[in-house]
Amino acid sequence: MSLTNFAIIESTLREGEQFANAFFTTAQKVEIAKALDAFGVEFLELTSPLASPQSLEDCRTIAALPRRTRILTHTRCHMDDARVAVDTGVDGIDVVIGTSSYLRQFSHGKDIPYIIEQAINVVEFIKSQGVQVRFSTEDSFRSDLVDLLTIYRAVDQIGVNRVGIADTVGVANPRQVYDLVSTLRKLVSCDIEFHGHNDSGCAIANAYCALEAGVTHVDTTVLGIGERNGITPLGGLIARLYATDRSLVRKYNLPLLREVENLVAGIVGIDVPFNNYITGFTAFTHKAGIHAKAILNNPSTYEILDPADFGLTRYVHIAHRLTGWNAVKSRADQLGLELTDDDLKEATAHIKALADEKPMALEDVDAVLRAWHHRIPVPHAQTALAEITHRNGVAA
Ligand code: HCA
Ligand code: CU
Repeated sequence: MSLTNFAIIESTLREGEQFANAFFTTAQKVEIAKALDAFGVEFLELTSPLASPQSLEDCRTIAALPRRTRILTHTRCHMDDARVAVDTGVDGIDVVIGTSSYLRQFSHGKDIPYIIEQAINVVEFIKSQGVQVRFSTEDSFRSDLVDLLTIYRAVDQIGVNRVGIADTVGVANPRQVYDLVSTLRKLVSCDIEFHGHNDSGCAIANAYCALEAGVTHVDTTVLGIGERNGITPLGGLIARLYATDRSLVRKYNLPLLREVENLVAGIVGIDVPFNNYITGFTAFTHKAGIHAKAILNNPSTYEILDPADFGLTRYVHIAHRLTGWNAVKSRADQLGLELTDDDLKEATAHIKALADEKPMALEDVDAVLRAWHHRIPVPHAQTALAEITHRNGVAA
C-alpha cells in the first residue's frame, strides 16, 4: 500500500467551478486558493486558461501568489491549449482526452492511434517547456482496457510525470478501481492520479481503493462540488484516511477544514450538509442513552474521529426519550447539582415521560434536575409538561 505517500490535487477551482452554483470571482478564487494553501493540500488545479479571458487572468494571478502548494491547470490534450497554458506560470498542466467509445463517437471523433500521437506531441511539448505534465483519459472505466493501457504506456515511455484515471460518470465501484489501478501500477513507472465522480455514492471509497492499489495523487473538491453531484470531497477523504491511521493526515492543518468548507459553502450558496463528514452539525452528537454512557466513559467507544483534532467538540444530546441516567448525571454534574443515583434515575424516568409528550430542550431537562435537587415535588409529568407548553406559547 502506498497510503503513506500520497498528495491531494484540490480541484475546487477547476472541477468545483463546474458545479451548478459556482460563479467564482477572481477575489473569491484567491481567497479559496489561500485557504486551501493554509490547509496544506499539495496541489491546486485551476480551470483552463482557454475557458474565458478571465480564466486566463485568474491562472496568472493565482500562479503568482506566494504559496506552498503547487499550481496546476487543466486543458484538453491539444497543442493550442498547451501553448496557452505553459505561458500562465503554472507549475504543471493536467491534460485530458476522451477514450471511451461514447466520447470517441459523440465528442471528438478521433481513433486510438490519433489519440496516442496527439498525446505524445502534447506531453513532449509541455515537458520541453520545463513544466510538469499529467496525461489523463476521460471516462476511463468505460474505455477499452487494451486501448487505455496502450495509451498510458506510450506516454509513460516518453516521460510523462503522471497519468490519470478518471471515473467521469461515477460508474466505477471500489473493486473495479482497485483492479484497474493495480494493473496500471504494474505497467507504468510514473505517478498515477485518480479522479472519481460521486453519481453512485462511491467517490470516497473509490479514491481510497485507488490509494490502496498504488495511486500517488487523488483529486478532491471542497464539499465534493463539481459537475452533476460532484467528486470525492476533501473532508470525506480526510475522514477516511484518518480512520485508517490518523498519522496519514497529520500533514494537513485539520482545524482549518471547517473554515475552508464554510468559505466555499458561503461562496456557492449552499449549506454544509447535516451529515457531512467531520463537520456536519450532527457528526459528533451522541443521542441514545447507551451511547452517551459509553462516550462519557471513553469517547473512542463510539467515535473513530477525535473532534479535538479538527478543532471541534462532541455533544451528548440528553433531552429526549432515548436518554439514560448516566448522561443525565453528567448534566447534573455540569450544573453543580448534587443528586443521588436514585434521584437521578427517578428524574431520568420523568424526563423520558415528558419527552413522550412533547419535544424537549436542554433547559427542560435542567428544570427537572433543579426540581429534584431542591426536592420540589413534581407529582407527575403533567406539571412540568404544563410549564413547557406554557413557555412554548401553546395552550396546555
Ligand atoms: C470532465 C473532465 C474531468 C477530467 C478529469 C481529469 C472528468 O468531464 O469535466 O482530468 O482527471 O471527470 O473526466 O473532470
Ligand atoms: Cu470530473
